[in-house]
Amino acid sequence: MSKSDKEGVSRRDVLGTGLTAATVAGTAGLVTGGAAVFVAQPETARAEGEDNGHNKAFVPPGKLDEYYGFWSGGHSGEVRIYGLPSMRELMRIPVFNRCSASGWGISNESLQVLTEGLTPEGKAFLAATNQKTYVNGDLHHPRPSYTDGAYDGRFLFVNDKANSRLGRIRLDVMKCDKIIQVPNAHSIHGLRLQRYPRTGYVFCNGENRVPVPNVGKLLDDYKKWSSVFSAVDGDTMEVAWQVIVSGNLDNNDADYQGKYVASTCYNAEEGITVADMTASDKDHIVVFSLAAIEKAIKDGKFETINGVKVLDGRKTSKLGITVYVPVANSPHGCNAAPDGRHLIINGKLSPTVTIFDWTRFDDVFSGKIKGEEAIVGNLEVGLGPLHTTFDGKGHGYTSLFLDSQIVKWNIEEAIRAYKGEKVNPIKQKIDVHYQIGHVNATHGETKEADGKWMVALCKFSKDRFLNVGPMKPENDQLIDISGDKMVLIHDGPTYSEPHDATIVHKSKLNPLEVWKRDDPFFKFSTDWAKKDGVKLEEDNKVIRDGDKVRVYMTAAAPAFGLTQFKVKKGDEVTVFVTNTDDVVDLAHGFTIVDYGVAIELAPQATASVTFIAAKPGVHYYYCQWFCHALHMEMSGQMLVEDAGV
Ligand code: RUQ
Ligand code: CUA
Repeated sequence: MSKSDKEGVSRRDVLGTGLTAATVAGTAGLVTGGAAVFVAQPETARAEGEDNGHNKAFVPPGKLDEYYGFWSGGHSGEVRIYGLPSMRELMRIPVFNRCSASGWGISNESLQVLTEGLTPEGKAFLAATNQKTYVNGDLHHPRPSYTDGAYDGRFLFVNDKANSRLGRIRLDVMKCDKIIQVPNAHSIHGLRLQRYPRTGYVFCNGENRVPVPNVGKLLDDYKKWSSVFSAVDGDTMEVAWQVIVSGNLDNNDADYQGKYVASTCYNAEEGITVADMTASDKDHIVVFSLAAIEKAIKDGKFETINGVKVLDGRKTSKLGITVYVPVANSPHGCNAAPDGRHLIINGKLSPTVTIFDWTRFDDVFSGKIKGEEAIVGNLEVGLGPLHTTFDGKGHGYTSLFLDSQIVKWNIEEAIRAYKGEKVNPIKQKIDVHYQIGHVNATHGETKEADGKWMVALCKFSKDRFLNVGPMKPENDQLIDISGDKMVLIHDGPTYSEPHDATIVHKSKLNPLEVWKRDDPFFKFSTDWAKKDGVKLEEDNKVIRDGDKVRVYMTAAAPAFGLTQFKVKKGDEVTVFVTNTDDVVDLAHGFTIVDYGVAIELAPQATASVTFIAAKPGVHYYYCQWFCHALHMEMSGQMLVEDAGV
């Protein structure tokens, strides 16, 4: 029995006070300046075996969910699709990881996506280290594309903090079709999209400060390092422009007018140790003016670095493309409210949220008012505010990492309180389990926020699930926000580590049931088939071209079009397989035993894989996706001749 159990202290108390003392101690004195202080009694919504009287999240067998949830997979590198409100996991989309099931990172089609958009330095690094692709990624922020402030169902954009990449997922097939490595920027963290008129730009925050370009110079001169803000064209996936900033870049968000983007900075000190980074009691947000940036690019005020047009947006710059507004130390989340007018900056070390009015930035940029005058509210909400989501009915819901709570508050009332009126904007606090990071409500990042459900992505799940060893699952909790009170409905254990989730109503998406044969996703295979005069949907043949062998075959339940083929040891073999079944859900696969080869073949898909036939002998290939009563029999043999035997 632990000490806390013996003394009857709840684990929540231990968790809360321990971290609070340790984390806030160093920042005492800077956390409450200018904040309106209100105290609301936390209400526990701890289910603890009791029935909340709510079975609203129950989706009976055979019934469909109302929402798609796009969950980031954190350092697993993937995206997961959930159904809401059931919280059932529906599918996984491999992106920056490798996937044994689908052959992501093995098939030629996936390797093309994973490698073609890397920087020349990234490619050189992989070549020098004998790797085809990075095998890890750290995917924090999944963001669906917009048209006029609402989800339009085209794409989902995702960041990779680990290897400085941006990925794009096609929502018609739920596959990643583009990945780029962003030059000059180091570690892509904050990722948000242009909302108006459409996406448009994808805004990527380079979190870490490094020399620009980062080629081995200025190693000992960290004051000269910089963070880089990037705008990528979401249609072409090319970097449109970059801006060098003062301080670093954490999270960002865009307005609903297509004019401004804001980003939080937790290291205005430009230090490299925790003590340096938190030395000052102020950090800042930086606001970018899209019109001013586009004009500066047009006027040629950029420098080209690694093939990208880079503008100077530091505090000392005269270009007028950025403004810096001081806020309390170490802000984190940056969230545009669906009212189209307000921007919420979450304090992290400060127990406050700061409310900005986007419409005042016109006057800030023209010099009529100071940046601080764009602040219209500063509300004390609790310890460790990280992110805020919205219900479209005037409320913000802010995650409190240290308190392990979500606080519901009223935006208008917070603005009135800031003006001195006696109102209490805090409506409710609810316990979550535990150490919440992101919080996100249904359509909360759009002008169509509908105030139905909210998910709390908690980093800790201690006590909530069976013990599975020293590594515990995360806990993604579903909360009903449709009434006056938030009600905890469901605990959802997840594997490392969903950071963030966006939730899209099913009416916005209409994915295909089977692939279209002319899909550009198969371009690698269709290009080769054309060169070889092969019809992928019909032909089964082996083409030898020196020591390169191309094997074409169909797959139709329960047989491959070729049940045997022969190659020579040392040949470079490419196998192209086309699933000619067009029955919904009838997937096949192609796995070669002892060759590390596996690819996925959804209905009407073609996939290919290239390998060296380095191991002589008989090697069975088989279909690994259960497809038919004779699925086990769906196999063949690759015969690898060894001339020396
Ligand atoms: S950030 S826990 Cu990587 Cu989304 Cu705030
Ligand atoms: Cu085809 Cu299993």
